[in-house]
Amino acid sequence: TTFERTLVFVKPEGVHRGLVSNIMGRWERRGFTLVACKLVKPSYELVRQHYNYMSERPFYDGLCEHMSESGPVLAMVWQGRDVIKTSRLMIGATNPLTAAPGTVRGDLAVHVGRNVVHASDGVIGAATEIQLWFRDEEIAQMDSAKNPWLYD
Ligand code: DAT
Ligand code: MG
Repeated sequence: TTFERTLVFVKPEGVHRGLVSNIMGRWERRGFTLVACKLVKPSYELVRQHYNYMSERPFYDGLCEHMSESGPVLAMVWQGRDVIKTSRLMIGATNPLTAAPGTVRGDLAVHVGRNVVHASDGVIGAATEIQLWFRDEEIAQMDSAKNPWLYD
């Protein structure tokens, strides 16, 4: 639907490498609406919850430490029609080795452990993750004046 929302964040390596505007710009240019955005250093607990589905994997502890200790993350909520699925296509495959050129990972990353960006992977994930990272009052309630030029 038009008001579907998803969580996207630029990981610490993306912030340190100065890739924030490049990454944000892709969602803006595609036609999505930014409804929340903050530069945060997520707590270890938040990150462990976020990646909970990975808790049995050998890289889980390292992943959570990296995400919470390496520096700030740029967390965003993007809104628009089919934004959840489209964002997954825009970030590319988890392993940058197989991510298509034109995607964030295919253009800006080389290694799975430093793959620069996150996007929720479905409707349930998006709702859960937005709640985990943002308070309701941090999310703008807005329709976008550009919508008639994006959707028929
Ligand atoms: P995605 O970030 O594309 O949704 P995922 O949910 O499967 O991928 O994994 C979450 C993160 O965990 C991923 O962005 C990087 C890390 N990760 C996944 N597989 C990994 C692996 N084989 N080695 C190291 N880190 C990995
Ligand atoms: Mg995932």
